[in-house]
Amino acid sequence: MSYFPAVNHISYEGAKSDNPYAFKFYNPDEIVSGKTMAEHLRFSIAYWHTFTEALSDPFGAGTAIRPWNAYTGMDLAKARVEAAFEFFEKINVPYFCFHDVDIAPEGSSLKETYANLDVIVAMIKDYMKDRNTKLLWNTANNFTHPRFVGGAASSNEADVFAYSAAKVKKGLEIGKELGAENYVFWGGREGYESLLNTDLKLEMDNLGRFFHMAVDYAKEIGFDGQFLIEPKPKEPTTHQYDFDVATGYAFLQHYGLQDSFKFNIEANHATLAGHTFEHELRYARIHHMLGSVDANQGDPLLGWDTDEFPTDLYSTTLAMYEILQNGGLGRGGLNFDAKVRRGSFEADDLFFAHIAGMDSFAIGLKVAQQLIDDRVLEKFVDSRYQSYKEGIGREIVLGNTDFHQLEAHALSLGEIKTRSGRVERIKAIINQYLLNAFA
Ligand code: XLS
Ligand code: CA
Ligand code: CA
Repeated sequence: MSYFPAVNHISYEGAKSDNPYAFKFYNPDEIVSGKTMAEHLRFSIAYWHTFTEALSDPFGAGTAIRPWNAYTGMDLAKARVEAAFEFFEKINVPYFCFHDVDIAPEGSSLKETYANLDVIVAMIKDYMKDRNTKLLWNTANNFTHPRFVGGAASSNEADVFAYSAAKVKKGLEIGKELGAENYVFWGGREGYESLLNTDLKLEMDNLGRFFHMAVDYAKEIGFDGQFLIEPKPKEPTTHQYDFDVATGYAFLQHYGLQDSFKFNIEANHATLAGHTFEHELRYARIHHMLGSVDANQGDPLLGWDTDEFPTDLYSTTLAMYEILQNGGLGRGGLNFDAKVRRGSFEADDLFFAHIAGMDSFAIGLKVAQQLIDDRVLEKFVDSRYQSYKEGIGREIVLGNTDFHQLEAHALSLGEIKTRSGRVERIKAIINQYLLNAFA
C-alpha cells in the first residue's frame, strides 16, 4: 500500500522547472568543492513534525490530514513507519530523527512502553536493512507527560530523575540497535518557572550527574554515537539551563563533560536566545563544539518557537558558511526540525515544505562556498584586524606585553586612526553572490 500514491521520486530538474514535485537547486550528485551536495548537506527528517504532528495550536485543534490517521494505537505506529520510509525514499533524504514517544505509544507502565518500543524498533531496523535510510539521532521525550511537570533530570522529584534515566538508558540501547550517529539531549523542561521555589544549585548538579551517568552507560554498552546538547533559552520553562551555546559550554566545562558532548544548534532556538543562527554556529565552531544542526527558522514577528521550514536564503548562506568553515558537520546533519504551517494541512504540503528547505540549503551551500573560494569575508576581516599583525598588536597577540609597555605605547600616540567596518559594502557583495550563484 502507498501513503503518497500521487507522488513519485523527487528529482532535480533545475532552476527553471515549474514542477512542484522537483528540486530546483538541490542536485544531490552535484560536486561542490570536492564533495557532493548530498555529502555536504546530510539532510534529515524529524519524525515528530512530519509523521506525528497534528498541527494544533493553543487555540485550535489539529488540522493535519494524514492517510495513516485511519489507524490507532500500535497499528498507527506501524502505519507511520511504513509512511515514513515511503516518504524518505521519495523525497531522497538519507537520515531521520525521533523521540521515543514519536515512534511508539506510551504504555500504562514503563515496561509496556519498552515493549511497544521494541516492536517498532525491530520494524524500523528491518526497514533500514535494505534501504539507504540511516538514523541521525534519537532522543527521549522527557517533557510531555505530566510526571515531567518539574523537569526530568532537574525535577524536584527523585523518582522522576530515575524514570528519566531509565528512558535515556533505553534510548541509548535503541540508538545502538539502529546505528544512530548521535544522541540528542534537548533540555525539555530542564529549567525553572520561578526561582522562588527552585534549588538552582541542586538542579544543575543533578543535571551534571545525569549526563555523566549517560556517558558511562554509552561506554558500557559500546554506543559510539556523538552526544549532543541542544540549547534553547526558554519555552516551555521560563529559563532553561542550556540557554545558548555559551551557557551550555560553561555548564559542560564546569561539570567536566566538555569532551563527551558537542552541540546540536537549532536556528529558531538561536533567535529565541536573542542571537542569530550564525552566531550560535560560530560560537560552537570556534570552540570545536559544532556537532549537528536543527534546520528551521523562526518568525521575527512572533516571540516563540514556530519551527518553520528554512526558506531565508541569507540565513542558509551564513549558516552554510559556518558549516563549511567547520570542515562540515562530521557525524551531524541538517535535520528539518520544522513543521508545515497549520494552514498547510495536506500531505502534499510535507513534500513542498521539504523541497523548499532542501533547495534553500543547496543555494546557501553554493553561495557560501563561492564566498569562501573568493575569500570575500576573509579579505575584509583580515584588513580590519591588520593592526594585530605588526608592531604592538603583534606583541599583544604573542603575549609579550604588559600594562607598563602598553601605557608607554599609548602615551606615545597621537590621534588614533580607526578604519571603516564596511558592513553595507559587504552585504551588497553577498547580495551579488546570491543573485549570481545560479546565473
Ligand atoms: C524543541 C526541540 C526538540 C528537540 C528534540 O523545541 O527543538 O524538538 O529538537 O527534543
Ligand atoms: Ca530541535
Ligand atoms: Ca524548536
